[in-house]
Amino acid sequence: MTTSFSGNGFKRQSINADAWAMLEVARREGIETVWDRLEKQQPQCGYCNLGTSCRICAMGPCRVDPFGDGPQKGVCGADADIIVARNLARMIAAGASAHSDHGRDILETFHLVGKGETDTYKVTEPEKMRRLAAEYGVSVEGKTDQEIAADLSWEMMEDFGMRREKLPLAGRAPKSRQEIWEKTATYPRGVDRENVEALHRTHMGVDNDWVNILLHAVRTSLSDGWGGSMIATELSDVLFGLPTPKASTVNLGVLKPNEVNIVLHGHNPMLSEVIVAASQDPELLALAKEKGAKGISLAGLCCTGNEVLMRKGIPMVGNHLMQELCIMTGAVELMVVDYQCIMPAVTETAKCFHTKVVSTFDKAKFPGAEHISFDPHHGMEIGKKIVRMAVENYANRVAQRVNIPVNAAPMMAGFSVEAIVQALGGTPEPLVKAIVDGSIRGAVGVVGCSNPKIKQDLGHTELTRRLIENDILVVVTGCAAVADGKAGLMVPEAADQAGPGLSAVCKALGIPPVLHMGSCVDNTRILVLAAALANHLGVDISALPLAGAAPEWYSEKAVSIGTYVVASGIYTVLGTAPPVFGSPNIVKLLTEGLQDVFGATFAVEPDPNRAATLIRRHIERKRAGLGLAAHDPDAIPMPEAELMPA
Ligand code: BF8
Ligand code: SF4
Repeated sequence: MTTSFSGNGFKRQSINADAWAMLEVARREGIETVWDRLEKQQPQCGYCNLGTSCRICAMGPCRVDPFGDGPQKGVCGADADIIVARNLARMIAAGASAHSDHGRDILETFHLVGKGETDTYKVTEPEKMRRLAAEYGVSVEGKTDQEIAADLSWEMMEDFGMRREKLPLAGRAPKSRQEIWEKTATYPRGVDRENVEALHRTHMGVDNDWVNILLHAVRTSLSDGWGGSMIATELSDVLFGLPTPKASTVNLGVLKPNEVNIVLHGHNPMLSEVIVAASQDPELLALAKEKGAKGISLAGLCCTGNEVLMRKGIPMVGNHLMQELCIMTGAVELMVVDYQCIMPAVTETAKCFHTKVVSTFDKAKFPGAEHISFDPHHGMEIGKKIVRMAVENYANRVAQRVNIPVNAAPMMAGFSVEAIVQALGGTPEPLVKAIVDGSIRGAVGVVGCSNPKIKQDLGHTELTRRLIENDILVVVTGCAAVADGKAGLMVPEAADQAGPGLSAVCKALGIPPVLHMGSCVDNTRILVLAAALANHLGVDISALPLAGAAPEWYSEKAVSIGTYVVASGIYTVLGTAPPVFGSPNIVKLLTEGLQDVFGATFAVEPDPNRAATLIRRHIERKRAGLGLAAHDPDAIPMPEAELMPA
């Protein structure tokens, strides 16, 4: 794979004009980007790509030759199956840990609310908190919100430990699904427990049965999906409010030429929510005016951005691959980061401009950034301090270097499960009816990252287009949502790009054919929706005409997500190949064997048009399985690979 700037230029890196304009700035000014560094890494290690390299002990590093010419075993005797399984399990554990530790941070803040020890946060959604309390068997009789928060948070902390046999939120899955998890010993118990056990098992000389390793990897991922991530989503709603449909905007054009621009980057909404409030502080607004700015403007990046977009309608400046490029507009006074998906490179890029980078979580420091330790006891004070820094920095902006190359595109967001059900009139019945009568064939979650190995946003947008054209409702999260938003697929008028059935449903409800369900921890909203549909119909999730896709994934978190989605019964197509191809046994297990155990499998298909066909065929098979009118899956033609190298 080459990412050379020669030939047809930046169009090989991205489909978006805003990215092209900034790549031109980077070329002109000699600023390095993620694409340059990818090119310098070529050729990347073939063993690592296939998953057959191991460096977990000091007898190694070792590698197994997939072609049979070189060594077939590591120094300890581990073969390709063991090495690939261990590596995959560790990827899943790292991803699950990232999401779940984010969930723990929100839970600890919720606990501070319960103890009355924060001047910043409060229970915003008491009804949702009470529903959660019921699921955890916490009585609410005669208690204040604060008392419920105290008792519920204490109970939820048990989800991270080892006193549970089952995570309570997994009880939302249909009985049939829970039975599968029980039978396979994959029912998640404690979030920390599964992650620690994953690291234990993959230490040299512990679990050497690759199937057994992978089953525990599944359990670890389920502790993320039905545990840590779900806690993150649920409690963020309780603290910061339930997302409801709202109009916003997306791309580099959301930056304001005459205002103080603050970019919110990372994943955790605790700080970004506070900055939203601080940016409206009259004193800071007056200071901004004094400095010659018309106002203070916020823009989100990655999943912190998605969180405040979903709840507050804050515009999105871009997804993962825009984090360096947005600084190159010369219009960003300050980028505040929390954790996850923040490239260490951003501080280098910032040095070429007046942009300040501020890190905030003590577990995520960045050389070159100013660190302001975030303490939820005094969130607002810290939020104001950061906004003030941005305002003060406006004076350092160099007007001649400001280059905001496009106009912002409109997009809608805010489709929590509760909001979707409300849009449907208070019950999932109209959606079920549309699926039963075939006007909507099924629904697909298009989720995950951007990865410089794939032309930015091409995988997400082409797959989404092919699906909605064929009357498949698309729900999106994470960086996929930003891609589809930029492409104009997330406004009600995009119903015109959908097939006739989906288009009519969207127009009747006034919704886009692509629904933004949130950040990456909010993939749990998709699980909750799938479980609600399955329970409504009295079937298992695996019987439903649903699928998942991660066309441009890069992160370990995405591997955990993909795994819990498949283990929840939803067929999932990956665009980027995971490092498993050095073990034909494991490839067979993931793409075929899982069907018998979990009723769903993975597929890998880099070309989005071909991925769409795989998904459409799968959905028609599921429709037939439910006795619904279905097209012949084999009559849906498989296009040649054109858009992506196979
Ligand atoms: O958690 S989609 S690049 S920002 S990992 Fe990261 Fe991937 Fe974006 Fe969101 Ni999710
Ligand atoms: Fe090599 Fe085995 Fe050590 Fe891995 S665990 S580095 S395969 S000796």
